[in-house]
Amino acid sequence: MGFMDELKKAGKDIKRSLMDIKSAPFVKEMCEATANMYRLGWDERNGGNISYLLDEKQVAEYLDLKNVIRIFPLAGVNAAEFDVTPLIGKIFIVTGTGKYFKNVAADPEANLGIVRIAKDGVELLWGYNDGGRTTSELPAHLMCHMARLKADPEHRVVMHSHPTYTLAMNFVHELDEKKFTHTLWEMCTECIAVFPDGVGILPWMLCGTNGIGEATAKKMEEFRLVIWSMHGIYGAGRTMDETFGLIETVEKAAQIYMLTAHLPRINTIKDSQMRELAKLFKVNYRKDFLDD
Ligand code: 2HA
Ligand code: ZN
Repeated sequence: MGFMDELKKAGKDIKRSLMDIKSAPFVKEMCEATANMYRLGWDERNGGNISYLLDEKQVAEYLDLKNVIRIFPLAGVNAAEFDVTPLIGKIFIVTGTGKYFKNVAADPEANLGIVRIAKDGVELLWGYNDGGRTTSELPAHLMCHMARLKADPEHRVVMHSHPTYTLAMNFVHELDEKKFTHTLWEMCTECIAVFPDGVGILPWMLCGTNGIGEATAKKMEEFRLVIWSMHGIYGAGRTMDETFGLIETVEKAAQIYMLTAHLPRINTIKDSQMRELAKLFKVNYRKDFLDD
């Protein structure tokens, strides 16, 4: 057998031994998260997006990493002008632009993509099989990944969503990080233990741009949750469950707030009780977000 034949055979052997990507745990996690978020009413139409940093070795069990299907620009709405150097070569699974969370589980290959970040573009390794591409919020996601990886090397997931009560609360509550976090912490006993770092808040800004990405990433240096005022929320975490759980807990607290804000408040969780809780769970909470 000649050298070229041997190469071809080796290529075929790789293909033969690859597992079915649709059974990959990270594809399933994306399908489950988007389905849950849709059912919870957080992600209407094409609202929301998720990106998940994958382990190259794990992806190589399913895909031939040498096989780049297409290359497209990093840009969101505008041309991307940010430095992605720390992420070059990293592989993410990402929801597609214009895609509906409602449809992901039924057709992951059209609605999701597995991409590798290159110097000035995105290499498609799998998915977007109807010609699609990554979410318009990719710049914000990548900037958040870079900020969170600096804060926590085990960071993996960035999730954007439009949870109903969190958004409702944006219209009736002061958009001040301390006051907003404090109100959320007061609404569920375990809130301070789940997001002791609190919630960062950005003013209303134009989405899809590098500007909102930079501002979100700056907040992500100290918060795993960032509210985009009157738009939605960003969450970041080590796993899909953790990230989903962060947003879910904020949303639950916001729901209780919205169900009670117009009624006389007779009882409340006191700051002293929150301190006891933080001590019990051994969490390092934002001390300056409590009052007394
Ligand atoms: O992807 O939610 O912010 C749709 C959005 C944009
Ligand atoms: Zn959005």
